[in-house]
Amino acid sequence: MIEILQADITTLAVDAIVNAANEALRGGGGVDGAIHRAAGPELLAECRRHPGCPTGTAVLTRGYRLPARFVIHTVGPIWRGGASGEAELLARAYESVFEVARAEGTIRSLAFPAISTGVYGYPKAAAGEIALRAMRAHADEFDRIVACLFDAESAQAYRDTLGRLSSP
Ligand code: AR6
Repeated sequence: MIEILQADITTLAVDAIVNAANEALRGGGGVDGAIHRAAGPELLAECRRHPGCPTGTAVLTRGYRLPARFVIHTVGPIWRGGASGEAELLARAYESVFEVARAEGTIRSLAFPAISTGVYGYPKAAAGEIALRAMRAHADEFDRIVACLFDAESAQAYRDTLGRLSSP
């Protein structure tokens, strides 16, 4: 089941929340900063044990002080105009998260932010369609997949896109 929520992702009691990180995995601004602040310093300590996370790949850590048991860190592409493989890289980031979630074995619910649509500048509508296509492709493997948007306008745009993708 795909659910579209307007919320702060750090408040969600799901098995895993997804972080829109950078390749260094050393924290940052946006949703990355919010997740590190809410999880506490143990999260950064665990991230430091990873050499990094190339764009399109994903890394699993514990959730520490978050209500979520796990964080799956992924790195979306920086928008450079659209002709630099951005769409494929963004789709790969979503796929990598699902692979990591499946491999963990006990994750039944997960929540995604709108990867790449903040600091990385990916146009929101195009990114939303890629995100929702990926979620639809994996919906039957999990009990709950949450698309977590920070503002009402983005949440409504996701609902419109999901409606369009779902209609025959
Ligand atoms: N909950 C849900 N969504 C949020 C939250 C939150 N607490 N905070 C922001 N958003 P961004 P990116 C939304 O910039 O574009 C970081 O510095 C926000 O409205 O967080 O992938 C990393 O370290 C936007 O739609 O991620 C990287 O360096 C979406 O999350 C870089 O930014 C993603 O915005 C990654 O950039």
